[in-house]
Amino acid sequence: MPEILLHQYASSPFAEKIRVCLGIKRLAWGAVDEPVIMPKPELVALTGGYRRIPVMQIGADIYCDSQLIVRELERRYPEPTLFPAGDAGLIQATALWTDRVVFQAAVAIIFGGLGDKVPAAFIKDREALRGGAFDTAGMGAAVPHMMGQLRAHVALLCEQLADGRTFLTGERPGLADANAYYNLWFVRSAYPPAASTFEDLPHIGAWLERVRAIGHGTSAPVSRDEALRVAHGALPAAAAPSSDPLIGKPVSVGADDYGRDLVRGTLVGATEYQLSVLRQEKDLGDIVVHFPRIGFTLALA
Ligand SMILES: N[C@@H](CCC(=O)N[C@@H](CS)C(=O)NCC(=O)O)C(=O)O
Repeated sequence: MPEILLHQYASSPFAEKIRVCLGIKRLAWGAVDEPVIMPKPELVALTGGYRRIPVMQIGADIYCDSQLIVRELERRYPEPTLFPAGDAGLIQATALWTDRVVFQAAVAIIFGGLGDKVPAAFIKDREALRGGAFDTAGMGAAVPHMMGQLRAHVALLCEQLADGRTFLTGERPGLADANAYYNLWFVRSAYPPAASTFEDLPHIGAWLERVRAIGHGTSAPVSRDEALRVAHGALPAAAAPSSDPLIGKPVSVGADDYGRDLVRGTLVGATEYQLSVLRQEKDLGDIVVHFPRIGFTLALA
């Protein structure tokens, strides 16, 4: 059984970001396939309520959100680094561009383009996730604008590649590539006609192919039940010492954008980057769920 379990599904763009990082690091991992829509009982048993994909599991430690998964992969498996040219802070900050602005353009282009072909159950699920309408007709009306937006974002990548470099920060691939790549992969795979929005821009086709060729490391399927057994048989790792006044207190943590379900437990770790919540889950024992600080709320429960 590989140490790293990634709760994911094949069509998930944020999971693709992580799969590329696993490829850069040439890691072996277990692919725990989750449903694309709720219910996700095994995932929610592990996270305590967080439902988004991807989630990384290492024993009884559960890492939510691709931002934190990247940080934890780099901490545990530093070589090959995701920051071959340095600039780790600045490059991690690009996630706020790709995961929010570029992602929303990709979503509008794909689902606006698919229109009536989007299954009703998917729409209902994503409305619950967003806490608002998932209006494919409205997205359809925004497609011309969003295509212009996406092209402008991709033009920035062209500018970066214009000196003939192989990857965005130099000759070796890194997080900058994974972040910039996954939304374009999403458009290409979910709604191929819209790839014409950016594929003719110079350098892009060859760069996309080079990132694709990195692969995803070595993965093997792991069932959701097996993942639960792994959590049951493991103890969470000790959290780094922290002087945060909420340590030891009951708290709730949730995403501040969408999929805001709160996870409740005892705060056992708090750094500038990370919040760690200890929970007792029936049949699984102690589990520590980790979140990034950026983009997540923390409150006394
Ligand atoms: N900020 C989160 C966003 C994750 C996200 O939006 N994931 C999508 C799938 S790619 C999702 O969870 N959709 C709802 C679902 O799958 O239940 C991250 O970086 O992991």
